[in-house]
Amino acid sequence: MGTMTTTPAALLPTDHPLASGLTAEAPLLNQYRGGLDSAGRAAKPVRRPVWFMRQAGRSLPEYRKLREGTTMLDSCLQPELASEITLQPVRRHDVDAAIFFSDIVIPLRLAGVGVEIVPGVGPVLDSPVRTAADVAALPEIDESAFAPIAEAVQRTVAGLAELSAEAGRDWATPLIGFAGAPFTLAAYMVEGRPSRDHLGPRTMMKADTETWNALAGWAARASGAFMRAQVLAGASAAQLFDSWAGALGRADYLEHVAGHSTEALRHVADLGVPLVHFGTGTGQILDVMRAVVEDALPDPAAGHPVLGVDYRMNLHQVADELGTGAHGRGIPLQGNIDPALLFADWSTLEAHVRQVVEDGAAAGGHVVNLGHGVPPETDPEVLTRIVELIHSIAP
Ligand code: 1CP
Repeated sequence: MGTMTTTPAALLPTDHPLASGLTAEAPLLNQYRGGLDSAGRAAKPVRRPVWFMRQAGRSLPEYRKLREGTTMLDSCLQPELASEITLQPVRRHDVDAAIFFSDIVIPLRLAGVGVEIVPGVGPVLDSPVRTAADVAALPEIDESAFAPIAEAVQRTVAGLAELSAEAGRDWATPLIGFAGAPFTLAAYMVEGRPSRDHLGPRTMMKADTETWNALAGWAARASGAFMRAQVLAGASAAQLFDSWAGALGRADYLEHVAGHSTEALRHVADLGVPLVHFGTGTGQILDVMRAVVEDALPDPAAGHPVLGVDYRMNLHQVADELGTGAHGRGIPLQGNIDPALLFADWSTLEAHVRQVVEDGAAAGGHVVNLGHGVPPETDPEVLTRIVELIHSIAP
């Protein structure tokens, strides 16, 4: 493979772990770059990278203990607490990435929108956002509101550097920043709470397209600014979660959603960090989701687009169907262990994990993950065992 410009953009602060080199050769980033080192040369990672969506949180007893007496969203805005919760799974499982402990509705809270995470339910808004007047009344977020996010990220990155020094490694575990994609975030805003069918946002995009575009545009700016704050403060990659994009038909996704997701990603596309685009039930739109992340990059050949794949699909098939993208390489894939198999006997789970690894080899880079988040009832020891298994398979 030829040399390409993959050096981090000069826009990152010089003490950012990617700019200073701390995370530059981490296995995660090697695979997000498609098996290249930070200078753009083909290189094997020192081990096979794996992390788990929703690894920080409810499945860990040490998390439940720390969180006692603090609401979910309040805990996200206490930098020491958020940072400690982010580090817990890295310490426990030796995963290859930390995912920032926060939530996709944090930008709403920071904008001054009344929202809580109700235990056993999920995000609930004081008042749903349903009319043109509701959307017009949404406040833009003041940059300074992200201060607790930046502080939590800085503390986390310092903690990750310490962990790598203790382990005697010359690379530190990267922190992944994230945000909700405009459709998924707007879906909560229109419904005011979790919903299965997302009828409200799907009606709005067609019956009141102008209001929909204003709302999705607001969500793209809020999520984009949230991700940018995390990356500038020290995150070495960013992931856009469009968890409910699978509720949309291809035509609706193309016409009413894709452009807004590209806009959200543009907020971080100049920073040179890998960008992961993830959704569930997205078999009908995966090629468009790839185009969304590639379109966001000023130069896809120099950027690092990655696609998250849920557990319903087969990685080998996805890699074959997507083929090579705009820049002539297969896009790196992330996924896709079926969370249901976390509850199976070990030999069933092991066979499945090995199959995921084998199928992932067909892609232009592979980071092992679940095909959706860790279920709260998961035995954390099973996750540790999966990490050991993945690390035992030569990259
Ligand atoms: O009390 C608790 O412990 C609340 C559970 C919880 C946690 C741990 C919620 C409520 N959010 C989070 C953290 C969180 N959320 C993270 C960081 C930690 C990690 O991943 O390890 C991330 C990346 C998210 C992202 C998120 N929040 C998504 C996208 C990912 C996905 O799982 O699809 C979505 C859809 C949300 C909304 C949300 N927040 C919380 C819940 C229970 C939900 C989903 C509710 C629903 O079904 O609609």
